[in-house]
Amino acid sequence: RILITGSLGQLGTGLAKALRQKYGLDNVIMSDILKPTKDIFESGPYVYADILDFKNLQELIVSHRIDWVIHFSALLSAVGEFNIPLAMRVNIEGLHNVLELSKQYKLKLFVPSTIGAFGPTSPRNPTPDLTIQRPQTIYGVSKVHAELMGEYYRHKFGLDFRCLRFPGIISSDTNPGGGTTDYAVEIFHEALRVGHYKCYLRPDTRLPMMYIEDCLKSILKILEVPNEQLKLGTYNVTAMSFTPEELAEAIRKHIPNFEIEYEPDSRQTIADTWPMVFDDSNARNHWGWSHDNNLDDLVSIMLNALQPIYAKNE
Ligand code: VAH
Repeated sequence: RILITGSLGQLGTGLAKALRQKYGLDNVIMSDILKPTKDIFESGPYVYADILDFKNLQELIVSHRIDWVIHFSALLSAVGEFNIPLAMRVNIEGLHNVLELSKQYKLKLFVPSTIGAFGPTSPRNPTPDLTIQRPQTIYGVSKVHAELMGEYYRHKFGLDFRCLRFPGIISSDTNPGGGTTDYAVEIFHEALRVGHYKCYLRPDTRLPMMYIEDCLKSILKILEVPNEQLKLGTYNVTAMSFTPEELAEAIRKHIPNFEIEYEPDSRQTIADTWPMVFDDSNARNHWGWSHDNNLDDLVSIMLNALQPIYAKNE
């Protein structure tokens, strides 16, 4: 059975749905430290799990017969900089607990990494899988640590560890929390609500991005890839790269009067150290990764999905 930690974040709900369709409702257990909404409770198994409580997690893994862990619990890039001690505990100590239990019980472990695992001294356009990684956020440092520790446990103990570095993920049904790429989600809500958006990044800030369905597709695929095809312990995956002004232009094809203004904040400093374009050719060549949604698909999907919410308010 599959346990998703931090499942109430941006990726968890969609992944639980996709995994339940493929492996059966009762074989996918969502978990987090928050109380979920009624429909999450009613959508399938949900349990309380604090990844900082080793015994709690151990008991969960044994009593629920877990054999795969999808480890989402983490503080993202922007929020991590405002609570470094907590980010260190959750992103590093929490990872250690999950790694140790995965080794002890021979679990398959998926941990997401990120474009944020690279820094200003990494090549930025494009950024390959294997290159210098000196990130300048606690989030990025903790994710490089997760990649290295997971690959070490794979090498030393044969742990079935799989890791994908994601670009900014864009979704309509779940709100991201505390990321640097979140402008690319907020912009759709504001475009429909008031026709105007104040962007916290400069107009020319190019970042790799992906629609959530492609993100979930990559996770389901990497979980099933035979070990011998995984020549790398960690793979970049991406779908597109765009700037706020390019995204605004694409939105104007649907909402002609949409206006955007720019007021860079501390997240600009983070974005300026990140990859501009991700090279994911290894994932495409080694295990057949491919994305389905490009920028125009993303914009029409997001606007169509969110339109009913804001149409009601008219
Ligand atoms: C963040 N959305 O902005 C997350 C992600 C690629 C960025 O890790 O922190």
